This record gives sequence, C-alpha cells and structure tokens, in this order.
Amino acid sequence: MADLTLNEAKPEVAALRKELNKWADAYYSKDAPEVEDSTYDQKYNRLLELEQKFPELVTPDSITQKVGGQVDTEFTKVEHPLPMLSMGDVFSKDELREFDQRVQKAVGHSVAYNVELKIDGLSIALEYTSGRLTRASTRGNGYVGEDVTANALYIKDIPQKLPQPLTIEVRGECYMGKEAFAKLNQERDDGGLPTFANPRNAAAGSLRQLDAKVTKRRHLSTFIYTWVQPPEEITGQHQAIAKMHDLGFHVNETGRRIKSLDEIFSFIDDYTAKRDSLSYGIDGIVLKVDDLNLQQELGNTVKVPRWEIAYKFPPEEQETVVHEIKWTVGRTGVVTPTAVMDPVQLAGTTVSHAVLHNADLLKEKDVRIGDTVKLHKAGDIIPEISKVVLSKRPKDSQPYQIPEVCPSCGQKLVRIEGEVALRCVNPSCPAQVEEEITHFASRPAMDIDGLGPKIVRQLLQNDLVHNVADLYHLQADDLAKLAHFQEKSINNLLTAITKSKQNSLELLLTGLGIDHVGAKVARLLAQKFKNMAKIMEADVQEITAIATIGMTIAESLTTYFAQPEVIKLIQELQDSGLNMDYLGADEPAEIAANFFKGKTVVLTGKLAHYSRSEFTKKLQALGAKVTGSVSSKTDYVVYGEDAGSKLTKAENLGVPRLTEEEAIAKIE
Ligand code: 3BA
Repeated sequence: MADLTLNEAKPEVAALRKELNKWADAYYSKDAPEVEDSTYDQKYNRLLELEQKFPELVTPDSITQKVGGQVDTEFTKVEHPLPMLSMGDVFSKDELREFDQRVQKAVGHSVAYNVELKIDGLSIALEYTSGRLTRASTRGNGYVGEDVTANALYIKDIPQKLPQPLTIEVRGECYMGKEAFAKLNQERDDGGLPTFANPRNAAAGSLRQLDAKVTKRRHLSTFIYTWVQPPEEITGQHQAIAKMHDLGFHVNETGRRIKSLDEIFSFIDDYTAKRDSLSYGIDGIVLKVDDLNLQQELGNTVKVPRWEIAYKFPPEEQETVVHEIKWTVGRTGVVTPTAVMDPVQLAGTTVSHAVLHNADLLKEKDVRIGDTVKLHKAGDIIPEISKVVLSKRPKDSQPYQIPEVCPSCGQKLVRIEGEVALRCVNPSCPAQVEEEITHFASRPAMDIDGLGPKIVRQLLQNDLVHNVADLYHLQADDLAKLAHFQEKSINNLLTAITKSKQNSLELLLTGLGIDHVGAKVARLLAQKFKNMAKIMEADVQEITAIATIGMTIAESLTTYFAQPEVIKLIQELQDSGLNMDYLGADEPAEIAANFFKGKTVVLTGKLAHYSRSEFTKKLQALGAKVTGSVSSKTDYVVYGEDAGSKLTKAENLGVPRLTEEEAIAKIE
C-alpha cells in the first residue's frame, strides 16, 4: 500500500467498485446476498483506503459515496426528515476500549453507555401524527427510503394508535424471529422455492413486498430503540427506551446502562454465550453514550454518530479460496493433507489452514485448488472445511491428484488394510524422525526443556542426530557450530538432556511413541512391570492382565519390542546411562478434594507471602498443574503486585483471576 502508485490503484479501484456494486445490488435489491458480510466489508474497506490515499479517484457514483444500498424504484420514496445514519463497527474489545478513550477525551470525563443487543434485522422508521401511525419507511440509503406503511399495518407489535395524541418519529429494527424464519424456510423449501440465507434477508424480503398481504403471512416483529428528537424531559437513551415501552412500542428489554468497560465486556461475554438461546438473531452489541446532551456535543461524522459503536460478533462461517494442499508426515508415517487458504477472520482468530484428516475425506469433499470453500470451527476450535461452494468453482478446475509418494523422502506411500490413512513406511523418513524426536522430548514424555521442533530440525539438518539415542551423544562443540546457539543455550540444552536420563520409566516409555501407548498407558505398564526389561519380555496375556489395557495395546507393544532395531535402540539408551526403572510410588496417594485439584493455574506478578517456587509446590501438592503461560486452558490466574501481560491476557480470555490473598484463602 505504502508505495502503490496512482496508476496501479486505478484498475484496482475500478474492479472493487464493479464487484461491490454487484454484491450490493444482490444484497439490497434482490435480498439474495452473494458473499458473506465480512467479505463485502473487507473489500469495501480496501476501496475506502485507496480512495483516501488517492482522493482524485473518488467519483460521486462510487459506492462509498452512498450511505447504504440502492433505492428500489417500485416503492414510493420517502425522504427522511432527519437522515438515518449507519453505525460504526468494530470486531474486538481493544477497539471498544479505543472508542471509549476517544469519547472520554472529547467530553473530558468517563461516561455511562446504554448497552443494547444488535438485532439482526433491517431499520425501520415510524412516524405518528396526533397519535396515529401515518408512515412507515425503510432506511434505504439513509436519506431516501421506501414507503412500507401498508406493510407495517400488518406487523402486530407496531402500535397503530398511541395512548396520547403525539406527533413523533421513532426508529428501530424490523426482524423475523427464529421460529418464524425456520417455518418460512421450511414452507419455501417444501414448495420448491429458494430459501432465505438468514433471518435478516427474510425480514427484508418480507417487509419490502408490494403486496402487503404477503407481509401479513410472514410474522415480522420490531424492536424500537430510537426516539427522534424526544421531548425535553427525556435526557437519556435508557430512559427514552423505557418511555417508548410505556407508549406501547415493543422494545428490547435486555438493554442496560453501564459505566465500567469491564462490565460492558462481561455483558458481551454473557450474550456471546447466550446468543443461540435467544428467540431472535443478534449479530453484536451496540454501545451508545446514554446522555442525550453528550450525544449532541459529540455529534456525527458524515456517515456515523461519534457517540455510538457496534461490536460485531466474530463470524462463525466464512468463505475463502484454497491455494494449496500440503501433505505432512506424522510420527507414525501417516500422511495428512492440509488446505492452505486466503486468511480470513473466523470466530475470533485468523485462519489460513484447515486439516482435511485423510485422503478419503479430501476425495469425498472434492476440494480442489482454486475452490471457494465454506469454513467453520469444529468444537469451536479447529478450523474445518464444511463444503465446497460449487457455484464458484473455476471452469478449468481439475480434480485434485492424491500424491503417490512421501513428500518428505519420496518413497511410495501405502494404504494399510482396514485403515483410511496413507502411510510412509520408510523408518528413516526424515519427516518421521523429526516427529519422533520432537515427541520424545515433549512435555508428557522425556520433557527436555528447549528441544522443540525447530531445534530438532536444525540437529537433523546438520546431521548431528539420526534417532533419539543420538541426543545423548551430543557435544558442546557440535552445537556451537549451529546458528543461534550461544554458550548459555548450549549449556541449557545439554543440561536438560542429561537431566532427562534420570526420568522414571513411564516417561521413557511414553517417549518411544509406540502406537496406542500414551502417558496414561505407559504409567500403568511401568507401575506393573517396574523396569524396561520386564516390559520387553512381557507377553500379551501378562499385559492384558492390567484392568484397562486390551488386545490392541498389548499387540502393539509385543510387535514393537520384537523388532531388532528397537532392541538395539533400548540397549544404546541404557549404555548412555538412561534410567530404565519405575521410580514412582506404588500407588500415588489420592489427593483430597480441594478448590485447586485438577485445575491449571498460572502465577504472575510479585507474590508477597510465599516465594514463587514454594507457592508452586503448594499448589502441586493440592493436585493443581502450574504452568507458565495463559491460554484458554488456564483455570485460574493468581496474581501479585505489578502483574503485567499475563493478567491482561487472562482478562481478555475471560480466565478467572485471583489475588494472592484470595488464593491463599481458598487453600487454608
Ligand atoms: N441501535 C441498530 N443505528 C442502533 C441511531 C443509531 C443506531 C442502528 C442501530 C444510528 C440494532 C443503523 C441504521 C439506523 C436507526 C439509523 C440498535 C440497532 N442505533 N440497537 C445509533 O439493534 N440493530 N442502525 N437505524 N437509525
């Protein structure tokens, strides 16, 4: 962007306008959107950015110069006495904080906001003359809308007569409830008619009907949230809503007047969680400076008021384009495809990769390079391709060819009977060795600090190791030749490797990466057999004698230890001085139930009552896991004085925080 020239910008601006006009027409005039809102927003913002950099490219007919969509000519036009502006929107709490800071700076103090749900519908204006509904109109482009009075008469919750002879205008959102939406789509589907993509389009399509009787059958509702130029005794937005409720308007009663940003954030978290259980769709939360005088003082920009902001929920489904399918070789030789896509915002994170699990699934979904796909998050965490958008498939598209050879070593891949996975069966395949060593060094296994995937790769590339046994032959001189290795990091790594020699048997057993033998099974085996030699000699019967261990595991173990190269590897490890015995207590004493048992805890800041390691030991003795960094898996962050980024991160993730004193109170 920085060095883009005017001549380079011109064709991009033209292309963006063409695309956006087409999408806007589909959206506003046909109620049949062609793209996700977020895609539209991205392109729209890019156009804005270019026009700001090159003002000479702005034309009066650019889509950025219109406040909303095009005005449909078939309805009678209504000029809004006061324009219906749009709302500024943001996608993160940080941006809300910035908004609040701007407001505070402008007015000179902190303010209360009326916090409202953002209803997923379309705006409507209702004009009353001497207490009678005289006109209803859509927002249109903000200045000129469409007269939908005849339709509004069929919306049950719009009062046709007010209890007092007032001449007023109110505005709000017209929406279709979830039940009505589901029913309508079902009926349309049964009747072979195209269904509406979402309740907002259904509401728009149902309100903007030249034959108002159609509207009558569609069960629309409203939430009214604005009183245009209210009487003097009304001084705040919250109060205005209460008063409109008294006049018989349907208002959303979840709105709250809140001062503290933290409370606003918990309101947001609350409704992010409750969202699906509401009977109407919401797509965010709106903050409005409550005090009407302050609203006046803050005023408006061309398009949006300075006193409000909408926080939009992260999109839960997105479209993007697949550029590449990458194949990775796992520790056991299984080869898995990953789709690499244009990065998109999805449910709160930026996503560019989606694992396709196996070749069969890839074939079944028929994902091809160049395809537009719909992405969602499985279990709210893992990005997954739901389906290919076939209507957007390029004409020259070719089915994807599943590779026949290993992407790492080039050996022919095999498909094992009864398994869906493709495998590389070359035991010295570099990709597999890398995974093997990384797994060996990982936390649940030998827990060698500092030996992550990057260092392992470096060691392999420099021919310093070929298998896990080679780790114990590493010399300081060898490491000194590697990039980024200083004396301190060399010492740390060698110390960690040496320390791992003392590990109890179950960690070594886990580290070997035997199929079906994870940390839990390894512990059971170590507890029963006590040393490596006994495990290597054990037969299937002895192994399955352990209550929770069955045939699959037992056979995997006996097959593994029958291999000559495995026997050689274990011998080599033993010669290097690795402990081969179970060092744990026979039956770990059961820890009594307590607040911290089984919880993952992070300590941060200066603790006043205990040293960091004393407190860690205390928590561990209670059955807590004490870790160094805050993630969504953290249960509690315990903080002392001068706590910094970890505390902020906990706050952002909604992880409960305890002061040191509060934590001590839970223990003692
Ligand atoms: N509040 C939509 N605009 C809203 C009055 C302002 C406003 C909205 C809102 C501009 C909702 C933009 C179109 C418009 C009436 C202009 C809401 C919602 N407030 N709660 C601040 O729930 N969707 N939309 N509508 N005037």
